[in-house]
Amino acid sequence: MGKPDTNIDFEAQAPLVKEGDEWSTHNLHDDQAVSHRKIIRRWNRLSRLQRSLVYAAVIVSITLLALLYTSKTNVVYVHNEIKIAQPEPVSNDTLVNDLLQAEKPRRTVYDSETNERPVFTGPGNARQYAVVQSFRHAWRGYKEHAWGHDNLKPVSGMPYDWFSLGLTIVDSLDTAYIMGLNEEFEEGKEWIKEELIFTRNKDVNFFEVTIRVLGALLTNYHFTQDEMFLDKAKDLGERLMAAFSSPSGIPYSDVNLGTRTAHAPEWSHYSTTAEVTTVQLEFRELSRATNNPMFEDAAAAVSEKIHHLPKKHGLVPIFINPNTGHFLPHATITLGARGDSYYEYLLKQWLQTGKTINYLLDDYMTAIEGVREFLAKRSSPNKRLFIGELTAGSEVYNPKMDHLTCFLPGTLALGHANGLPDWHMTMAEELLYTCYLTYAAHPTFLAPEITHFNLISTTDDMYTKSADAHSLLRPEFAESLWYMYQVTGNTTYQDWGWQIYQGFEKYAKVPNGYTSLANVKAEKPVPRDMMESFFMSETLKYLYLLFSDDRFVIDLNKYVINSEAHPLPIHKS
Ligand code: DMJ
Repeated sequence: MGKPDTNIDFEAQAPLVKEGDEWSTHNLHDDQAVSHRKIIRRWNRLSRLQRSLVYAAVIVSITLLALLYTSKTNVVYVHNEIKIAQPEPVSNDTLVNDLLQAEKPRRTVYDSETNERPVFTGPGNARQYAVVQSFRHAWRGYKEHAWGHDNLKPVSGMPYDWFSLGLTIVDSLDTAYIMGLNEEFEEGKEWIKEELIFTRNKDVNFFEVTIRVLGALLTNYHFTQDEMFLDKAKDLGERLMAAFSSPSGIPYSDVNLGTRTAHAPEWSHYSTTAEVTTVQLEFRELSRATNNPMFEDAAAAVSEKIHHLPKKHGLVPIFINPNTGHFLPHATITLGARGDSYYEYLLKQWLQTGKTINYLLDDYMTAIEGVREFLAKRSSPNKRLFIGELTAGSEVYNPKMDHLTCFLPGTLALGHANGLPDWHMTMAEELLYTCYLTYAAHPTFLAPEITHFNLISTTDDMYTKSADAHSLLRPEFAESLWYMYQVTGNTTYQDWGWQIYQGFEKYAKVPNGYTSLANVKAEKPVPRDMMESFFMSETLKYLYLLFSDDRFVIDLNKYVINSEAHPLPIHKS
């Protein structure tokens, strides 16, 4: 059996431009002169009525062509074999547009040269309006059945607690603000002001609470300048600082906010690499907002420590020991679970600090080269680009890709927009298309948690194992679509987003909200009865931003978006 052709050459695979046909010029001019004379003779034989009919037909055709040209078309440029189903129109466009006029929320915005903040004017078209309605539907269900609890179980109508921090309210509040939902924003803000406390004697996950709660509080503070958000963020940040109390300064995974103590998880001595390297944007912003360097110093020291550790061409194992400060040897290398946002925050920290910390960029560039060399492969038979994993101390290549890895096209596009090499963008385009196919492959138009790829096959490039077929309505694909849309302006990405949005509406929507699903391969998937806070915080936010006619509503030159979709301002240093 031959070796599979899985080598990656982005230059060779890049733009698939059809060359024009070659014409033979032999006797061309003579032939043309004869046929012109024939046409003129036939034309002279026509009656006046026949000529008028021909004129009318020409005018009608030109008008139709002009209308077709000016109307919005699906642009396909990534791969010329891509077939995009025409997105279904939003039901009753006229009605929706009337509602847009009537209900469009307006926000008074503080805006000055010294403290610039974004202006949000509510939904501007029917697709955005539909997403706002989805958010309100989810908010209503949560409010009725789980208010103040972390998550809603939307099928049973029961609350679910993980950290007991009202996660859904806090995490999704800036989405409400961006959508211009004043009422929802005000009731969420009131709950945070009156009810959100961090004094419970309870362990929480350091990373999750940082990206979801601290990140959200800082964004809301930045948007509104309401000191209440900053006070809460400061209180939480001071308690979370306990995580850095390990011998190496690499954070422990669990923190008891009430007692301000921290420890490794019960099942291991190790922390997760992506977790300890995905708190820096938030801790830095907290320092800048409070004028207290303590937070930034502790978090930045972690990145510096990891910078000095040996790696496989910039790629990191997914576990690190907070006592010794060293990676777990032989641990998996992946851009999926437990590895993903290490790479994301290298680039984003560099951007957050005005491109002034060079080692972050160097580590990012090296890592992306490492991804190309060791993790990126093409499937068979259609050569789809995907990012696999290395296990057993880099000895074994596993051709599987988590949905989480679909954050990468967005990050690559962000890097390219900031001057990084063209092949990063080509890789982003190809990988995003593979992510699209993980949705399009199923009757639900929803993607599974994990997709497996064939390196040698004559039939299917990818398949889904039953154990991996669930969907948590994760945001990474929508996130990357939005980055690519902002960077390129290509509306195909909006159409892809609209297709997956319809999958959510059709299969995940239940009377009280939106539910995770057990099997995206099923015609009628069984609900898992959980609405994750990132569905409202991230998935719906990215879809709303993606569908905007103005692609710079959150301008990537001014904002860096944390791993939970909370925008934070970019600084000069
Ligand atoms: C979110 O909590 C964050 O995006 C995190 O970085 C990865 N996992 C979820 C969403 O899938």
